[in-house]
Amino acid sequence: MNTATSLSARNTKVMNRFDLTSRLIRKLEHEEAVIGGIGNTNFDLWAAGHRPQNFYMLGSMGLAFPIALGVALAQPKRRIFALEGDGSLLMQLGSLSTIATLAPKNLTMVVMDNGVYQITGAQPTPAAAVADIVAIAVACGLVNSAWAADEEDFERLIDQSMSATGPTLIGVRIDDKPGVGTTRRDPVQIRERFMHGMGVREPL
Ligand SMILES: Cc1ncc(C[n+]2csc(CCOP(=O)(O)OP(=O)(O)O)c2C)c(N)n1
Repeated sequence: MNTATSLSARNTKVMNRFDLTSRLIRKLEHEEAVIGGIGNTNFDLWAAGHRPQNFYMLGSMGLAFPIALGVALAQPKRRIFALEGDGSLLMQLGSLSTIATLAPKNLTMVVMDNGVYQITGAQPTPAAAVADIVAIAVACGLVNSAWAADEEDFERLIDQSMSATGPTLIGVRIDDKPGVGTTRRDPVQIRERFMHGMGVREPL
């Protein structure tokens, strides 16, 4: 894979969160889990098409990857995807070294880097100026980490992650558009549907 040393965020195409999320969802054929982080990542996941295997994090920043880690460890035969904003990940950086240590090979993480806390008013994040998320991930031990150069490269990296021997992190530079949908705010229903989607609960 390309790493931060061969491709920096500055050289990548600015893409769109909803388009990339839709591209990911179109690839899924095996009841893969997809965990959306707070706000825009789960709004676009919802808008890309609700599936019982989708989990939508409603209130706290930085929990998409930790939740996805738990699901990946609990269900090692299932592929788990997690979508997180750059601001949220920067609030929970310790999760990267934990994931690198536990190293579930069935986990693919996507960081949607718009360089802003878009949903609270587009204040700049440290990723806008100084912090390179992929370089941070590599330094945490996530060696399968790369910036996607464009949409085709994103799809290639997703495909490649499905047969990787360790966890994968894909950084994507995105525009400052808000999410296109709004997830129905019902935490109990979200949890129960997801548990059913994971095959560990009877349907509601
Ligand atoms: C622990 C915590 N701190 C602050 C907030 C308020 N908050 C909600 S979303 C958000 C910004 C998220 O930014 P990012 O993850 O980069 O996603 P974006 O909005 O850019 O898509 C903030 C500050 C929160 N919900 N939880």
